[in-house]
Amino acid sequence: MLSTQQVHDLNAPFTADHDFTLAHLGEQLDRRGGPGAAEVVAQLRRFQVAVPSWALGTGGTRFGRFPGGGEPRTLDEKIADVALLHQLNGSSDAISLHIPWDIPTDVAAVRQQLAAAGLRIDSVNSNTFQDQPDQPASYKFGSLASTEAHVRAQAVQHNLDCIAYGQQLGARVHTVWLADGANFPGQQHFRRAYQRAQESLTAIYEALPADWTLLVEYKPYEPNFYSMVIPDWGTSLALCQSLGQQAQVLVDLGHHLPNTNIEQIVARLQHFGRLGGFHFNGSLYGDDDLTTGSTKPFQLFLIFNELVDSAQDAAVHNPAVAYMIDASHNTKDPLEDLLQSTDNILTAYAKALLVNRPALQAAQEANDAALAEDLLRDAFLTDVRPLVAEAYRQGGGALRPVAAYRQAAQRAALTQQRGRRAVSTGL
Ligand SMILES: [Mn+2]
Repeated sequence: MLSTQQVHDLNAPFTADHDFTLAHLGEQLDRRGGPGAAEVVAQLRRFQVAVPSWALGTGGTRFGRFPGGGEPRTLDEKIADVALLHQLNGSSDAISLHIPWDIPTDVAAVRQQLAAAGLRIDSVNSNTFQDQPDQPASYKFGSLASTEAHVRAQAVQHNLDCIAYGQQLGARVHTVWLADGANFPGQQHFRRAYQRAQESLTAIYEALPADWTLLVEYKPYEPNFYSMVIPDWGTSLALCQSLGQQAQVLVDLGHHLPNTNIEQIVARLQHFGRLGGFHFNGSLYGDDDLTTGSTKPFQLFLIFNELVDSAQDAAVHNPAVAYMIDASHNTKDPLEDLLQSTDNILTAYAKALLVNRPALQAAQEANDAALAEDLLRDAFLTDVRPLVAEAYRQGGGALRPVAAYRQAAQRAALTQQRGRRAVSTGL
């Protein structure tokens, strides 16, 4: 962690330039007549994105893994990493945990550490896509949708255990991503597999505490490449509607086939009041887990445009959405990647807040396609970086989080403390 004075000193070289560009942008926005700089900054400051515990170490691929040094080995070291991120950007106040990778051994100590850093555990994620040592039954042929009753029972129990761990730490969201599916035609009976998944999810849902949300994630392929039991948002939605009001669909940006119109899926789910959570990442081909917004910033903006539009529409009754990053790769320093992801998310959100919504609606009603598109472009092409930096600064963070992280040599300090070969639990 850095001292307040250190953050202040790290900001000093950038302050004059920041003040100049922020004032200039503020004048531009005032002349446009939409939301002003102060209003957008206030909205950005309220926006928090949860950090996944599994993104704090370098991820592996099936070809190899290249640890970068100083990775967090334990839950308390993972919390310390997120505390540093939150100190730098003021926008990362929550952590998503993965069970069994993050089972807490000393709950009281974890809660104390979280409170001291101003952090919370927002969600727990079950893992029935791997076999763990000492686990009686194998998930090789599926978990919640397995043909074998004792495998399904074990998978259900694991999900109940996750919820129990989450309750100890104050979480309110349980996320289920099901790897179940088939690699070959004829391997699995589609309807029966769906029914078994639905029955297992019902057992989990019935054990869900009254103030919790169950998020049902979907994915079109991988690890099964012929069919997945929950391949798309329609299947997730049908499952959630059959379970009850506390079940919501989770949209992972990487869990779509290339060129899918994700912003329309977002709008549709909000119309049904069933958009419960987001897993942010960047995708060019599939579940690439690239930095959020790195390859398709316009798509990210269009998604936020729908989120802002729904939030401002009294006719939409969608519960609060849990925003989480879900990415893990093996090239960048993971903490720099998370700072960049969060920066791209806030940038897209700021641009969406600048859309002249009454004018857009009028253009849509008048079927003026060119004007409607221009209104979106006006917002997207606005350089909002001064607004995002100002949100960081007002939150006690760094004007340029990645630069501050580097200048303060935080990776070297972590490597010194934890060792060059420290490897994080997870993927
Ligand atoms: Mn995900």
